[in-house]
Amino acid sequence: MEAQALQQLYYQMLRIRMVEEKIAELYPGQEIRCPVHLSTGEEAVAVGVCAGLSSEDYVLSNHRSHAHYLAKGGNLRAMFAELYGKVTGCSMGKGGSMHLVDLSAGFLGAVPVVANTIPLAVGAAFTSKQKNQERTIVVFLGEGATEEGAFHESMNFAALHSLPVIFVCENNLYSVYSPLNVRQSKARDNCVIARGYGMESFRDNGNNILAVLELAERAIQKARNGEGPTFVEFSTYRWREHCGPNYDNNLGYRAEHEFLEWKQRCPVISFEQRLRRDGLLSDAEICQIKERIGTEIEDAVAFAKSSPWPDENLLLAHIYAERRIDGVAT
Ligand SMILES: Cc1ncc(C[n+]2csc(CCOP(=O)(O)OP(=O)(O)O)c2C)c(N)n1
Ligand SMILES: [Mg+2]
Repeated sequence: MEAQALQQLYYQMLRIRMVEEKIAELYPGQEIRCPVHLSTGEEAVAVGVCAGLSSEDYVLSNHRSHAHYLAKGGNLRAMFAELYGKVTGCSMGKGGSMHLVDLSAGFLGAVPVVANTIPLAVGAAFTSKQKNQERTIVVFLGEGATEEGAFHESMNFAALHSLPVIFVCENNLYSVYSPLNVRQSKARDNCVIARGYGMESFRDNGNNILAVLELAERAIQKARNGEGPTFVEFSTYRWREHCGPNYDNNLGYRAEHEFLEWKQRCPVISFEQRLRRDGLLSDAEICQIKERIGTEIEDAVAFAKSSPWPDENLLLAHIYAERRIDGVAT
């Protein structure tokens, strides 16, 4: 892989990290009023998967969507404006953090009802296949979503019709405060389940960007070749509380040492160290990159803060999609 492409992966991960650190810093000011689910510590999965996609391809996400939206090329100004509830936001300020969307970047949307974007992704893949759009669809889901019926129905349908969809499971071991062992049998293996439905499945370290990239590219190539869906599971860990800007290890639902061990495996720092070691990134370059991202974030926050609120008469607009048959509104 070329040096520039490797640096770009680092840049993308660091940008997501810095955006979310900024959200955590601003949140106590109470101007951002929507709930926020930060993916600090999980950046490599989003960046590694999206690096192989084109802007024609679609991504769908869940409640923890900032990283997916940004990795797919979602507009940063529109994201901050959405968090601030402003009309310039990507959902006109009416959705907040859990309803990010940027159709121009192929980010079809995020929905916080756990597992419910999975069938939407399969539907988009069905359309892609029927209309020969040659579009690959990726849906990001937590391991908690694999406990929902929608996940299983979607996997079955996608395999049956050999659809160009990739199910990317971010296994961060927890669903809110519940660890895996109180939710799933020890014998359960999502990769085996996926094979049972008739699709290939793979698992790797989600904090290693190059491992993520390799698996994702394999799955994307398969989808593009018309060889059907793939399930990939990446192990990773969220650093902060399930919802909100704080750290919550004091609550006791997970051990401090577990958190510290995962922090040691930070996807951004470990990749930065690797690039430094290989002579592909210098201290001066890192400073420049941080400055550039910092300026971009300041601009986006200023844009959000200075944008107007949505007008009252927009309250009931955009609730239902327009019904269209063959491109004609009916
Ligand atoms: C259908 C449904 N049930 C419960 C919730 C509440 N809820 C929101 S996020 C979440 C945890 C999901 O865990 P996981 O899929 O592993 O994602 P993670 O938060 O770990 O990224 C739950 C239970 C919900 N939003 N929707
Ligand atoms: Mg989880």
